[in-house]
This record gives sequence, structure tokens and C-alpha cells, in this order.
Amino acid sequence: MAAAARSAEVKELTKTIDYSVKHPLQNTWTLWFDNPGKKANAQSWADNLKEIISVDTVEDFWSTFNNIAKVNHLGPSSNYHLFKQGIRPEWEDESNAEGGKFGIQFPKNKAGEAINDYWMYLLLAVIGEQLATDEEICGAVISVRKSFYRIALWVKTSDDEEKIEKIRQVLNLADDIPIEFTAHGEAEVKAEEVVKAEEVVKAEA
Ligand code: MGP
Repeated sequence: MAAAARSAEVKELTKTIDYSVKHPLQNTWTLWFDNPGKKANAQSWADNLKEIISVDTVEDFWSTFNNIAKVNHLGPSSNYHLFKQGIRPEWEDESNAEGGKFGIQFPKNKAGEAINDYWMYLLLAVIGEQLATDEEICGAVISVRKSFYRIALWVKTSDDEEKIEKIRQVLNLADDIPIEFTAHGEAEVKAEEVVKAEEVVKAEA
């Protein structure tokens, strides 16, 4: 088809699009941000957590995503969290208590700006309900650390292989990049041990 005819056809098609209609998502999703500015600790962690906005349409998701700082522009120790409305992005929330996260680590020097796309693809899969059963997904987190980024999918219960494959597929992730599951219970125990060790050091000083 000649270019002029094609452009007329596109014009005709777009006439039928009603831009005032928003497209609802299956769930409402809340964006959170935290940047403790230093290594976080389990007791003060929630103080840094800020609820930014909730979105329930495709259009509102994009206007949020396009207007917040890109992941590669965030400072070390920052995190974005996109969680189902009603679930706080912390281990203590009852929806997370028995669950865990699938984490993928990307060295900063290798990932570069591609991290923005990995994060976007994970979010699209989450809000588009492409991963596991809808009920099972709690949210997604991107963590910026000194030398790496970590993307994580928080789930309510299990670490089955099927989810790992699905994540690999939606991110188009190379086979040599591992996806690791950590139960939140393990992370919590580790954080408590750190707090105890710090108290011992303080007491001895
Ligand atoms: P992290 O950011 O999940 O781990 O938790 P990371 O990136 O491996 O650790 P970092 O030290 O390199 O940043 C970091 C710390 O934040 C934990 O050790 C806890 O002290 C605190 N923390 C993180 N999360 C997700 C929670 C949470 O859900 N609840 C509480 N109470 N503390 C948390």
C-alpha cells in the first residue's frame, strides 16, 4: 500500500478511538517509594516508606510510570514498590507473611539503562495479570544498591518452577541470569540477627 493511502487508513482508524475512555485494570495497584539514605534497619524501615499513588487504569499507570524518576536515576538504597492495593510492601503484612520473593540481581555496570525496561516489563506483566494466578501476586520491587539493581516479585506462598519460567519469559531474561527465591521469614530472621549484633557492638563500646 502506498504511504499516502496507509496514512489515510490510519487516520480513519484512529477516528474511532475514544481517548476519554480509560481502560480498567483487573486490580488497583499502589506505588510506594523509600530511600532510607543509608543501610535500612528492620525497626525504622517502615518510617521511610512513602505511599505515592494508586492506579486502576492503563492510562493512569502510564502517566505515573512516565512521570516518576527512572530507576537508573535513583540514588543507592532507594526502592520503588508496586503492590496490590491493601497490601503494604513489607514482610509484616498478612498477605506477605507466609510468602517470599523471586529476586534477580543485575550488576549496574552491565545493566545500564536496560534496567528501566526490565522493571517496565515486570510491571506490565504484574498489572496485566500475566504471572501465575492473580491471587498469588502481591507486588514488585526494584531496589537500587551501590553496585547492583535487584528486581523482585513478591508472592503469597510458593516458589514453584512455573513462576520462575514465566518471569524469565516476560523479561526475556538470558539463561545465565539466575532467579532466586527467598522466603520473607528467612530475611526477617537475618535482619533480627543484624539488629542483635549491632546492639552487642553498641553495648561493648
Ligand atoms: P532489603 O532492602 O530487602 O535487602 O532489606 P538488601 O538490599 O539485601 O539489603 P541492603 O542492606 O543491602 O539494603 C534491607 C534491610 O531493610 C533489612 O535488613 C531490614 O532491616 C529492612 N527491611 C527490608 N524490608 C523489605 C523490610 C520489611 O518488610 N520489614 C522490615 N521491618 N524491615 C525491612
